[in-house]
Amino acid sequence: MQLQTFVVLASLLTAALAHTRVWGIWVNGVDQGSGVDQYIRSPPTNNPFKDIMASTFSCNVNNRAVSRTISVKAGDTVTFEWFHDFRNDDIIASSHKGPISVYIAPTSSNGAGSVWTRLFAEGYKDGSWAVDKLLNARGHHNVVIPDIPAGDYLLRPEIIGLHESNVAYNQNPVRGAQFYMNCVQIRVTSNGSQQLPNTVSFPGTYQYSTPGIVWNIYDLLVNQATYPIPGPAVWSGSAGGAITRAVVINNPGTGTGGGTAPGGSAGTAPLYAQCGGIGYTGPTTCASGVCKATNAPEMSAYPAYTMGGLCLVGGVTGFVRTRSVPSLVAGVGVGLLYLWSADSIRKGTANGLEAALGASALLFLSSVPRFSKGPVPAILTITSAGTGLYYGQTVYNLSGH
Ligand SMILES: [Cu+2]
Repeated sequence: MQLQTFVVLASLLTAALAHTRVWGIWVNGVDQGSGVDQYIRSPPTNNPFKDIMASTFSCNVNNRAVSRTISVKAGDTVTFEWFHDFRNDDIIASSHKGPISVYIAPTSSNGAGSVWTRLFAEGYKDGSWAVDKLLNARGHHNVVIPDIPAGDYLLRPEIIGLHESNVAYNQNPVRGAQFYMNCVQIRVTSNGSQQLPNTVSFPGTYQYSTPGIVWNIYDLLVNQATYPIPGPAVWSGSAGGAITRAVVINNPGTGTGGGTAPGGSAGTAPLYAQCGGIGYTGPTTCASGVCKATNAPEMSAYPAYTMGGLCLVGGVTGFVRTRSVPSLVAGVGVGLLYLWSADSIRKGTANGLEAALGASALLFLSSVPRFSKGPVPAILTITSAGTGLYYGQTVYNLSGH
């Protein structure tokens, strides 16, 4: 198999599993139904955005007016609900630790220019990342609508995944911080007097040199509580927000994933309260089903996982066929080295890529003398050469070139 094809296939397999989008919003605990391409200017996939200088950094790719706009008023709590591939799945890979923010801009701007105001930001607090709290809240976080003038606005919730951000994307496009942002169309029907300062722009607010865009979440010597959330301070006129699960109001049962009833009773706002994600006792049917949090392997770990599996199987089959103890020891040894390196790459700990490169070199050197002895050594020679080149290039890129 061509290595290029192999790597492309492997990355396609993992890409859809690892990322996240906004499914919809809740207003004062009332589910507004699926917002994807309805009232959310949803990107076509849940892929991360890494090029912070791109013109589409404001509302992600596919920024266009969509048919619905959700009416809210000052004091309302708008809860965003994130998901991987479908509602109530595992939301986002738990490896994707980082901050969560919410910005707002007038819809008339379409997100362009210095039109954005920050309403909420949380990074690393009380011993955990905002994304950890989002997982505990089953994908929910919220903002309270401030007392701003009536009109149409875009809310822009944003997650930054820092699992590969030890280097900037413009230094190494294989890695870098991952941005997940979606723009939600709302209409504020109350007419407040607090003007939004509209101070920042996307692109522009975040630079590759901005503190917090490059950050190592795995560095045990760094106090993660000192993480500087990139971007402006939260606006003084913000009414705040939290990373907690919405309490279902007048709409029981929607938490199981079946409910899509929009609207609901608009007069129940004062009853609305929040609950902690951990202590939440409402319907959570997926707690034992599809929503096991997965640590989806990052793309560069995938070849090593596959090679590890191949070597283990190859070593054992070789032993069964020929009773060759050296082939068993070599296969299992190299296989375990590959698996260890894949795990390290996924976690971002030190030397994972180097170990994968070493395993590839070992495998290549031991299989190349037997290249013509049959299909198995031939395949091992070719795949180990390919993965060796792949990891060699990745290590080279990471070393600052
Ligand atoms: Cu991802």
